[in-house]
Amino acid sequence: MSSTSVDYLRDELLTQETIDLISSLPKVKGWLVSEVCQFQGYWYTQAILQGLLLCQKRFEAKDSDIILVTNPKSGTTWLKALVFALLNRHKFPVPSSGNHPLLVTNPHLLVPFLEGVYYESPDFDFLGLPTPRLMNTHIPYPSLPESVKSSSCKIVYCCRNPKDMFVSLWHFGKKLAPKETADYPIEKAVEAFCEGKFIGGPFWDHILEYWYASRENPDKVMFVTYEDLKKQTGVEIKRIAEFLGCGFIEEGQVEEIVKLCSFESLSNLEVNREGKLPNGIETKSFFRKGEIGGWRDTLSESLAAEIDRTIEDKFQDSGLKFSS
Ligand code: PAP
Repeated sequence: MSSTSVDYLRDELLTQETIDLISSLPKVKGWLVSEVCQFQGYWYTQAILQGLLLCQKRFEAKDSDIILVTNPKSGTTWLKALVFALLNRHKFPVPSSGNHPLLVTNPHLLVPFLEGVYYESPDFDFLGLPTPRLMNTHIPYPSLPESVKSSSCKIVYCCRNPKDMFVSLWHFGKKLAPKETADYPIEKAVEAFCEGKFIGGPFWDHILEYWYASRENPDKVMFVTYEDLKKQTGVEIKRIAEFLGCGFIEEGQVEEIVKLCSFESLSNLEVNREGKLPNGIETKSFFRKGEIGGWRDTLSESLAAEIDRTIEDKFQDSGLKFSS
């Protein structure tokens, strides 16, 4: 565990308005943070809730915007890198002569995280971002700012097998969680996960709401999975490019983007091995194993079965299957 928790898990920047709202919300003792509160059906840290509220109030989507959406630990960093490289392939060709932004900057600093930025820097100038603006969020579909839903902006949603997502969050949390939950038993964490009462939960509603939105409105919401990205990165990049209207991309360019953004490439860069985000998170904590099915190293059979039962129960009528 790091010696201090990170800014977006701390509550020092909370406004009186958020504090008043939180006092009226349901709360549970949390895994990863001491307490999470429920707002519009989902569980949040106080800080992220404040970021969400400001985002709902202030963010004005433009038709040209591109918003990447994930549950935490479902491929956010990777998707940011891939779409950034894709959109900027003319300005920053790959392979690069060594000056590609992804070689010297962590993807989280190239693509702003909406609710995180609204919490940490509420006056951040979103209008100053280059067009098309590329941003990411974990905000659930029903809680998105109205203009995101009503504009023609595009949403790319990436989901991951929930067992791998849980395990990734579990290891991330062990590094970052405040003292009081650092020794949280994994059995209790799985219970919180399967009850949906953890940061960003319930994971099934998050996934299913974007899944159905992508089926109802495929020109607006694209659904990709971490597993497909892993198995056929090039094919998925081309699908994303087509969805975003990026125009023709040469095969060789696709391969170079795949290589530049691969786990091996990004995780070995100095900036990602030794860097820190302004909120204190070490960039290396976004790169652990980057595998499909890595949950087997961490989950006992009975804990995996508990998550499987939840998946079976929540996704059975959806037509959505997770590969593992
Ligand atoms: P975030 O939501 O907090 O930003 P996110 O990037 O979604 O985190 O998740 C990190 C996971 O993506 C890690 O998975 P693991 O714990 O199972 O290993 C991390 O290793 C993986 N990851 C990061 N970059 C890549 C990449 N380029 N290719 C594949 N997986 C990656």
